[in-house]
Amino acid sequence: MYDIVGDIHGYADELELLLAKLGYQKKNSIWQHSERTLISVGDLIDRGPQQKRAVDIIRAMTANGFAKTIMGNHEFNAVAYYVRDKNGEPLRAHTVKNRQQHLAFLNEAEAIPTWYHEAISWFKQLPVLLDLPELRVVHACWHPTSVEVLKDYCTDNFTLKPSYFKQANDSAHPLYHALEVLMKGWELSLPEGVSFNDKDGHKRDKIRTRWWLEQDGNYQDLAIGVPDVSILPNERVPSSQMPGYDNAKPLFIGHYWLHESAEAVSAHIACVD
Ligand SMILES: [Mn+2]
Repeated sequence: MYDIVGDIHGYADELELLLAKLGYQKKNSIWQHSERTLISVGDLIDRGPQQKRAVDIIRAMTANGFAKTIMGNHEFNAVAYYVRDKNGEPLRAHTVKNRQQHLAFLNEAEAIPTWYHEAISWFKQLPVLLDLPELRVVHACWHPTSVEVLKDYCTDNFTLKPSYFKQANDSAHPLYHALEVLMKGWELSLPEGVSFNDKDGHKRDKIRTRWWLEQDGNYQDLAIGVPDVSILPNERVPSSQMPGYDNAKPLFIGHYWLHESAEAVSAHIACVD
């Protein structure tokens, strides 16, 4: 049996409380259960007060067969922030904004360089998705076309081959776009001429979506993070513009702060963030 946990984001105390509540026990400093396996949907890092501990707990569980973990957009970005191309440039620019988003992790990791290096090596080999006999797990969105693209750059267990991290961060490369969908979700272009200002005042002509809705939705139903949805067209979005889900297996995702507690967002999809 599996227990699926949402984005941990450096909250190790809360993770341990949850593990204890689920009946896991710490033996030889590794959390474990005799009958159950934990699955993390990714985003172990950034934001919270116990970055290293959160990683170490899940990493030890995973190494000993008590957990499975996939890559979230935060682990992906952490790798790109650390890894440099052959010219010595980081794959993810060290801008003020990028450093700020990653600061809780960097403050702990940069103080222990050997641990930082090991953590990045571990992040690099996390699978982007799990397709188990009984269920699927991906950080943000299951999109068959993106899964197919990913296969060309991965090992059999959906781990990115190390030589492709540069392409994975190149917006001109199909791998970049596949990973954007799988780890950050489905974006939808608004009709010609329609835009809105996001919470930071930036003009946007795309929306993040509740891509899992089973019935065709209009732009207002589908939008996430639009301060005032009434400015969006009350117009049906053709299903051809959405990823759909084949409902072949239950799917578990994280990533989205939906304010509701973890629950099924459609008959076949649950968001556990
Ligand atoms: Mn995320």
